[in-house]
Amino acid sequence: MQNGTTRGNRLHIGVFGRRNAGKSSLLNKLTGQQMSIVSQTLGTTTDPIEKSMELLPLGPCLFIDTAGIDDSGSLGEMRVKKTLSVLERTDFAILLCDYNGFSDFEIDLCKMFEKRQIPFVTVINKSDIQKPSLEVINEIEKYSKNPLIISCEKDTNITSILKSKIIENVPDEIIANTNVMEGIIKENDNVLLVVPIDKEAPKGRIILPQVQTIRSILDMNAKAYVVKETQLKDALDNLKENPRIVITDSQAFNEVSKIVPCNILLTSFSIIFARNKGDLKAFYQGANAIDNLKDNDNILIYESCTHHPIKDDIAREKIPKWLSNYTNKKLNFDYHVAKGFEDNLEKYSLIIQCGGCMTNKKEILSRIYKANELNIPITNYGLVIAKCLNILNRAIEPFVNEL
Ligand SMILES: Nc1nc2c(ncn2[C@@H]2O[C@H](COP(=O)(O)OP(=O)(O)OP(=O)(O)O)[C@@H](O)[C@H]2O)c(=O)[nH]1
Ligand code: SF4
Ligand SMILES: [Mg+2]
Repeated sequence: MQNGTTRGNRLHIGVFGRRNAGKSSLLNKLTGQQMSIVSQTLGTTTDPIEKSMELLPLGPCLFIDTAGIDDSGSLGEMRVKKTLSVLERTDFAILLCDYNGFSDFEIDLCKMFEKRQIPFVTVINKSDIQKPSLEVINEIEKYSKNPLIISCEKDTNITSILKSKIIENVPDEIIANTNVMEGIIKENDNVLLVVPIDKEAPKGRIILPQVQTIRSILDMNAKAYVVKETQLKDALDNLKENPRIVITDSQAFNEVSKIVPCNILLTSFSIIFARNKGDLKAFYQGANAIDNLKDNDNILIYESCTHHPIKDDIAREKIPKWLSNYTNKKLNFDYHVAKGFEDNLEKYSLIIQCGGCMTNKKEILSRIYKANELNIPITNYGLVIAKCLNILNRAIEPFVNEL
């Protein structure tokens, strides 16, 4: 089991700017490690480079170094595209320029931060060569207040200055809320968790959403009872008091819903995470849009991490089968694995996001935002499964007030 905080629960801090601005130098200073190569050759950093670090009191962060936004040529354009895709998962941005100030590239970046509601700070680097003029500072302030003036080469206290600036500018609400059970249970509640140990379960461990849920229940001074689906009936019979809620792996939803009496709340880990890391309301509306699917509609499945599909894989076999059976339509499925966005979203009638345990909330919200812009319904695995099994309303009952 992993001891550190996973990527998905870290505050993502991206560094952006033109080539040679000193982005990699700054991140090497901040992390205290040579995470990126520094050189005066334009375009030294080509792909985004990530480094995890604890930045107290903010907590676990993930710094992302990017390729220069002004790169050109066919390869350069591909690098810029990758840099822009980092924006979609950036919780906080550092915009780096030098004493010459802003060009159209920096101004465009400021507009992109604003559009995506990404708080950011501007850092004017290389002050050892030349201090920015008052004119340059005034021009920058039209887009970004209180720029910080530093020298990666000479300053020794960059980490503490920048750290205070980040802390000052990161709104509380974007610091990852990892207490997934907040608002669902209260102190002393019993919670019964159903964790099937089948061939999809990783050897010798419990998957991250389940571990996080258990931790959250314990943090709230409630009690977590964990059983396999085959032990559920016994567990219900043996508990002196009914559990406040039963949370199951989505794949056992059908079986579990038949065992758990209707007076006990029932939902899935995936739905809990749709609420914690996405937008439950949007995903619920997306699940109901399944009723509008037609023959030959295209469906996009977003899987937020890479894994080798196994037999009976949830995304490649089970969801297509459940959806086809429920709709009685011939549907086409495409897959986008790992980070970033699929191009040409327009051709899709429905987007289905995985649980997203390996990604951050910002990236899932960006995907929802983009889908909404194009009027494409978007939902997630747990809600699709509940819909196809005709138990969606029961599965969202614990959150009905929020919807
Ligand atoms: N004099 C001076 N040079 C600096 C400073 N910061 C960075 N440099 C130099 O500027 C050059 C570019 O630095 P990098 O950190 O590689 O810049 P970058 O923004 O990552 O560049 P790309 O990866 O090409 O986009 C290197 O030669 C650095 O040594 C600074 O504060 N002062
Ligand atoms: S595909 Fe999604 S839900 Fe499954 S492990 Fe990866 S990030 Fe988590
Ligand atoms: Mg670089």
